[in-house]
Amino acid sequence: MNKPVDMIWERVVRNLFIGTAAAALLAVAPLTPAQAEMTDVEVNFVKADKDGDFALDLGEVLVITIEHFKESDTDKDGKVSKEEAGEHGDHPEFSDNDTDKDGAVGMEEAIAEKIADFKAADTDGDGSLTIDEVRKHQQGN
Ligand SMILES: [Ca+2]
Ligand SMILES: [Ca+2]
Ligand SMILES: [Ca+2]
Repeated sequence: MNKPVDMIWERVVRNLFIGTAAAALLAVAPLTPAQAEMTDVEVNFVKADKDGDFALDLGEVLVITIEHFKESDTDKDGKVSKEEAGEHGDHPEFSDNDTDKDGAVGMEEAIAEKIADFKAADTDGDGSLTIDEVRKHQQGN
């Protein structure tokens, strides 16, 4: 691993701890009417924004990616197969993400994809994504 990746992992690990605390808080907080009216993009944004600064840094995005990955990998073999991916398995993006073409997406493949996604979405290049940048990126897809 080269230096930048090490730095990213440091942030991921740190954010995982922050995320656990935030998740505990969210679990006890009742859903307000405002939250109930949020779009999927907004709900996912708030969930990913572990430190609550209304911006997603790469660490926060990767924490969510890893959480999703672990949830999807039901047989815990470290890869998400087409079956495990469910409806996403039929998406062209699934085979795109499967860079070694073994029919499943590994954690490294999923992370590489998210880093590319993050860079594409970060249109002002400041290293974090605002809700507007996320919205525009989703619309562009
Ligand atoms: Ca944040
Ligand atoms: Ca699996
Ligand atoms: Ca940005």
